[in-house]
Amino acid sequence: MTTAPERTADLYPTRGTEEVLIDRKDPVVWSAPGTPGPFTDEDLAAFERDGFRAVDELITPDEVSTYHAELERLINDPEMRADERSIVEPRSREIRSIFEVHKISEVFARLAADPRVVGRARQILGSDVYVHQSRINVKPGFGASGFYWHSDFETWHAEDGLPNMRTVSVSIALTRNYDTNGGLMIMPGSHRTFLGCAGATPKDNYKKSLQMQDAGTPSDEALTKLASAYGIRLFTGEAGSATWFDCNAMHGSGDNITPYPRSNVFIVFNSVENTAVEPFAAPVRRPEFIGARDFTPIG
Ligand code: 6CS
Ligand code: FE
Repeated sequence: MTTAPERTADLYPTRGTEEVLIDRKDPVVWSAPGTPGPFTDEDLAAFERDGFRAVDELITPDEVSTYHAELERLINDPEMRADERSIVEPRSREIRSIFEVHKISEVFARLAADPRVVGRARQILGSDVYVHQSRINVKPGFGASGFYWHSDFETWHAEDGLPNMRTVSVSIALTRNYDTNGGLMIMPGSHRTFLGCAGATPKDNYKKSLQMQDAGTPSDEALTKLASAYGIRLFTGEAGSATWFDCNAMHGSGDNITPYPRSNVFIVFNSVENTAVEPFAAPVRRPEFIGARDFTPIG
């Protein structure tokens, strides 16, 4: 008699009929104090409290030039433009994001495996890690559209099947992030509340959601409640600076109508103890270039 694969418990129900707020059930920092790595205990305590930690100079100005040149090479490569991993801006049709850059580009593969990067991810996740997703966000000037408020984990749980909140993102600025060109905004502390969204996931949702997210979008009431409870922090910084943020931090970014692109490289590390199962709230899996199914530890 064949037994059905046991269904991983769904700790974070979402995309049902009602919106629901529930307390986080998972730790934020999974390693014990004193775990060796680039983050100090003070950094990790701040990450635990706020759900994010800014690093002023994660990579040097020379390295920024290398990575920015690689971003420019990729977005100007006609083959990349035709590739399904490239997402274009809805209005200008300029390239908005390119996914899976850690596989497409040797240069970005090295960045993901850099001890200053993967070392911090291991400290937060308390285990070996693999890349669940990577992308470059170009966010060109003169009207690039932003990313509405959302929790990444809500999507990665619902559509990619990540069971627990044991995933961390790093956004590394490759151009200067001014307070005017569509920088990342996070609600400090919001990572401790899971917002289960109302509304089922349409089939092939990613074809739309990566341009403009719909399913998994919080209501105005919920956002008002979270913003009044936690506040909103805008991240600015020089090229080379980085923001590490928890998978469940409520975040978003505005449009960029200035002449100054806000380009970053964005790498999502998941613990090898939290590998993707079947989507918890979607009819089918998303393509592997968005939600990896190769769980080989990195670095
Ligand atoms: O759906 C996703 O996986 C992507 N969407 C957003 C807006 N942030 C996280 C991630 O890159
Ligand atoms: Fe996001």
